[in-house]
Amino acid sequence: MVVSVQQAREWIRAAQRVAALTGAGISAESGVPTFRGAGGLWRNWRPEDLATPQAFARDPKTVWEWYQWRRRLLAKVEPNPAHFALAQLERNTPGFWLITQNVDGLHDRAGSRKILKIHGDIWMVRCQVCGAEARDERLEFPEMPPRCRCGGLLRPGVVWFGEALPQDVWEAAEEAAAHCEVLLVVGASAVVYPAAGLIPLAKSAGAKVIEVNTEETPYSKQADLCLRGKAGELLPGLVE
Ligand code: BJW
Ligand code: ZN
Repeated sequence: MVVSVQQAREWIRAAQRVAALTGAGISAESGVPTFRGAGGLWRNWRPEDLATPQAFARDPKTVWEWYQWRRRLLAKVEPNPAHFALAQLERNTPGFWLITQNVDGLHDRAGSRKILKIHGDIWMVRCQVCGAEARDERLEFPEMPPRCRCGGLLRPGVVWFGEALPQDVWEAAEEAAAHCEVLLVVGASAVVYPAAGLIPLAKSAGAKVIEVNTEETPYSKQADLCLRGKAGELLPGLVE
């Protein structure tokens, strides 16, 4: 393992262009439940049953309760050493991009700036009628589900199953993956597409792929290096 960490550190240090793809596992050590791991369920709902436009159309109040439960939890937690390590890597590497599937805002809070939020941001809301978008950090709404000034239903500014990713952000993520020399994949189960497709994209364009995860993923065998363990323990050693 020591040898692997050293190898990863050398690849990263030698590269001009590095990209990181992060998933829920990077925030696990901050106390944020992952989607598919133990403790990831809220009131026995699976994310596939809540994170869909159909679920929201059927029961917007329950879906908003899930998001408000998550927003209140996020307001109490802090970024961990893995988030800070990626912010440091951005400062060390001119051609760095952070592609995150996370909506939790912990990368921003750790100081990362070149962030491509491909699944949106839990702190944004969008009106389903007039389309107005705004940052809205309220932990309590006067009514549930919350409404826009125009009277339309507000929804969280995130990407649900069956919805297209924000086009400009997604194109920038593909560009970053296709042109990086090293792709770090951190705490991502790599089962949700099109995000997971960035891994073979980078690999086929010649990048070294380094996976940092406590468990194996469908892309572990394609990775050039797998570091098995917690992101908060491994990432600081990769960027020092
Ligand atoms: C640690 C750790 C520690 C734990 N340290 N590691 C191709 C094939 C099959 C299906 C599809 C396909 N293409 C598209 C689809 C359909 C679908 C999909 O992928 N389904 C699969 C599940 C089968 N995809 C979509 O619908 C996407 N849209 C789309 O394709 O649109 C097409 C379209 C085009 C044009 C017009 C219209 C449509 C959208 C996907 C949106 C996903 N949204 C969510 C919710 C976001 C909002 C919210 O947060 O509420 O995104 S679902 C959820 O899963 C969330 C996450 O970003 C995403 C990925 O999860 P993640 O981050 O990987 O977390 P976990 O929990 O799965 O894994 C944690 C990992 O961490 C584990 O590996 C642990 O081992 C590890 N770990 N502790 C290191 N300390
Ligand atoms: Zn409106």
